[in-house]
Amino acid sequence: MTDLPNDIPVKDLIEQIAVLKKEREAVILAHNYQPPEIQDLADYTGDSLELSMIAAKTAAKTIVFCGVRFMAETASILSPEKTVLLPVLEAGCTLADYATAEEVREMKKKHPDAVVVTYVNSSAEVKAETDICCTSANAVEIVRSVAPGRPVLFVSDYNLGHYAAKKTGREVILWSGCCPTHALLSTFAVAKARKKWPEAKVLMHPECKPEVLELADFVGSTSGILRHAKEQPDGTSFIVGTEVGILHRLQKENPGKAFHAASDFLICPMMKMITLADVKASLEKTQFVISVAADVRKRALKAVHAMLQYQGAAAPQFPQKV
Ligand code: CIZ
Repeated sequence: MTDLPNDIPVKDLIEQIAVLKKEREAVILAHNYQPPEIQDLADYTGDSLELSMIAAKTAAKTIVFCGVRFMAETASILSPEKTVLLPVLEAGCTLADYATAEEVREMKKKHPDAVVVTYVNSSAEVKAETDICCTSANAVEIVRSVAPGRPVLFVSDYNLGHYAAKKTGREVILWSGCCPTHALLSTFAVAKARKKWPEAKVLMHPECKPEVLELADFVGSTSGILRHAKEQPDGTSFIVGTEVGILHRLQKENPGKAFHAASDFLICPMMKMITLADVKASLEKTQFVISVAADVRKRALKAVHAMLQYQGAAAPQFPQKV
């Protein structure tokens, strides 16, 4: 790690954050796509489903969410009595911006018998128009759980919706939205990576395009990819088709295995905004508080709860600090 431009050595910054965290009775959550130093700082690292479950259950008064806005909003929807902080206000999600509540209402009018399944990468207002949320970790199961005969309106990732439709054989009305980072991965890039590392297994995220997923040995969310990689024997190598932030944890948890990014362009700029200095400022100044208007929250909570209840006994254990 290098020192930051404000000249505070990283070691000191980490110590100061620890003191502030104690004072504020805070917990720090980091998404699997966050920069390595933020993942290492966090109390818990995970995907949005795992982190939202921790947010719902933690006894901490303050949640510092090192991720993007929709994740902090979900934490606030689940725990409105807690102070939820997003250290950088501009950390948004392009995929979430593909759907507005108004557009969802219009689509519901066009498809009145459809069950609205919304990817958790969405605004609170869109969740409020939703029957049940899903994440990439449970999209297939959630779509499968919809009553037979009812079509699914899948908001707002086309590729994930397409993948869930293919896996379940269900009628799914797809939304025209995507994660620009995952959608950037081409069959050409994967073929190039395979040529470079011919022995490697290809792990892919379901936000990648359908023709790219065809080339995968395994398709899963970040938690699914982490689990799958752990199950493979030492000496295995992997080409990883998701945001490069995951490589840090994969390598840390699997020192006997090799991981290569499927493309050097798999970088989400929004996930790379938060620095250690931002986390310190966030705790120091109680910034930036993320909250959701009460009426929106009430309706969005139903959709998030429907997902969490569906998880039921199959809910993942909280991720251990790695
Ligand atoms: O659900 C999430 O957290 C995202 C955005 C990706 C993943 O697979 O973990």
